[in-house]
Amino acid sequence: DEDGYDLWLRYLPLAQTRLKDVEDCVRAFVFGAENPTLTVARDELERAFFAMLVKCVPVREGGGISDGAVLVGTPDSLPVIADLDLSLPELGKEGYRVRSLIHEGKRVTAIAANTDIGVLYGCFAFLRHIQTGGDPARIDISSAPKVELRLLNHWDNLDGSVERGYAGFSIWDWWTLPDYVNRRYIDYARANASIGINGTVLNNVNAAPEILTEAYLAKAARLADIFRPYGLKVFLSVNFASPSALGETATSDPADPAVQAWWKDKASEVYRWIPDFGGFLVKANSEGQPGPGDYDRSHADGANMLADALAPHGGILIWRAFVYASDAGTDRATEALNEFKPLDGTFRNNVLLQVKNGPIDFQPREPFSPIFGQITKTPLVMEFQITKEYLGQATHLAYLGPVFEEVLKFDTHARGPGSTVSEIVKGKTFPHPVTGIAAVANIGTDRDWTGGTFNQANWYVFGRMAWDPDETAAAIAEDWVKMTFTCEPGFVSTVVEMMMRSPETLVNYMMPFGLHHQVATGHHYGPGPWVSELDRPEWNPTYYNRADKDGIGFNRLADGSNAIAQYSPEVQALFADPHALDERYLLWFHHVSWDFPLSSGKTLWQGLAERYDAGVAETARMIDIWDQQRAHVDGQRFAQIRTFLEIQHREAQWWRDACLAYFSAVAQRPLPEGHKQPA
Ligand code: GCW
Repeated sequence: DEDGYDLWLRYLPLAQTRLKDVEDCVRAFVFGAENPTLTVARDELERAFFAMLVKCVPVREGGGISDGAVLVGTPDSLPVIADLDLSLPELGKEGYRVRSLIHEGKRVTAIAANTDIGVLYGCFAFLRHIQTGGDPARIDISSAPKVELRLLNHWDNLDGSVERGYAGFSIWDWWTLPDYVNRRYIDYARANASIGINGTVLNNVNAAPEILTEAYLAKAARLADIFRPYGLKVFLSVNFASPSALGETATSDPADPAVQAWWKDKASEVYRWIPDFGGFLVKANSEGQPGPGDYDRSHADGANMLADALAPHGGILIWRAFVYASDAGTDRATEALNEFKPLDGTFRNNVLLQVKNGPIDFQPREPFSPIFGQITKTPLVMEFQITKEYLGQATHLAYLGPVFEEVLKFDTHARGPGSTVSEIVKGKTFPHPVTGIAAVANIGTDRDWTGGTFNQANWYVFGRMAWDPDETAAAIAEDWVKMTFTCEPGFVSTVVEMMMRSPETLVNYMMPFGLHHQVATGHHYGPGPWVSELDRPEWNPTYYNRADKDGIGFNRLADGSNAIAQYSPEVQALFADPHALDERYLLWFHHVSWDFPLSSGKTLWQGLAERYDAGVAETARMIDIWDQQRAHVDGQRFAQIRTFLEIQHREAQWWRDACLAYFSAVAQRPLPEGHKQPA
């Protein structure tokens, strides 16, 4: 277990001081009718309490109820649930209520829901309550998800590699599927169910057409069978040119009847394999992927054809808005909205548009994508990136909770104040029949799943925020730290604070003041602010920093690219004045001189160097903080985290020194005081 395989489901033996209290409340589990989901729920409770109490808790099927009974079920599976005061109807089809109460003179705990999957979620909530030090005798939690589709997107290729994956290879062993069931598939489903994730897109959006062949559908179907009891639906990414790429049609033109028929048949075939299949995810006409544009058709033509094929089966079609392809003169940040805005209202009602959180591409800091607020007639799925492509990949500590929160809390003002991105994602600002939130997974074959213990927190926080986008990053981090390490209060507060500061630290040593895409080519790991020779202009870091002798930053105002005009007047007002805006966004929206006066009174050039230094200093501070935690963490995880922090500290200096050296050269000015001029 010291290798992190158990994630946050660590069920450690309880301290003597709590043992008796918990034992008194958990003397027996009472289950009614059996089915696969309730069996999973029972197994989880048995396993967890066996580990925490170091003894078996008996399971009873109905019968007399005694003190300390935990009643687990729906009104259907366990009729006594219907007699308790639980207000179940308002919890919907996935919500739950976990409540201590007195029933016929006995002290019991109910874990109840309208559906079996709700019960399973309730069991995990009960376990979390115990794991995080909650009082077992006084519990009353009701919760229902605020977003309907809560999806992981795996960028896993069929050859086992993972695009932008930093945790080993794909956990899907396509070679031994469908016959062999790796235990990992089950633990993956448990982990997702424990945080409310209810769908998974198995394969990369840069999709191989072969995923739709019979051999792969059989494999995907086996995974779907394994995941079903956990409430986890399978989705697939599809290549828009699949029919012609597989040699079964002459073209993949969505207007061609043979192509339409092919997709209809294919959808039926998929549903024969996977009756509760979720739907398709499509990256089209983006970064070299085929799409309807290849045939002079619009994104709507393409999406609607696929949606029509899925509709008879209740499937949905998720179309990605991540497109950019114009000439050098167009600001990439504006392209997705420009392309999709005219199509808003023309999509079938089982089409959702999946939009990255920022207008460019998962940068450490981006303002929210203006699609949130501007596209109103099409349901929008938020797409976050859990895998840290641009945030230090496996090793750097960057807790993404604050990044997600910053985006979700942003007020778009699309329908007056309070139209936050969160309200839009929840379908409140512009109501739609379905809502969704997705994130690119960071999961691989590493023993700890995510290539480092702190990366587990990013999977965790995504699940929790997908369930409730209004939860805070800090509260979720606290639960995660307690479940992953220990409930010792000093340790918890110190580590939570370190996590909460971590993304800003990274922004400071990589891309302060709203700089973006300053990464080296291809791998996107180290610094590359000088790169200017790539064919596609918008792949060059110099395209984004626009640094020269006179200044730095991307002018997105009216006299620049005017990308700012894509936001509401209220949001524009926040960013328009370089002297008044939140300086964390300064160089995203403005090109300013090196001597531009910051609110601190320093010049931009001095301030830039200060931010880089602050980032580096904070990485050194993290090592000190961590060193004081040795007593609280097992040796293996302590040492791995210690080493990763050292790597981060070393590389923060690399980022600072490389970026400042480059900017100093183009600005033709010496480094600010305290910095050594590079040789
Ligand atoms: O962030 C970029 C990545 C690509 C990725 C693309 C996308 C799957 O560098 O690797 O491709 O985004 O989101 O489609």
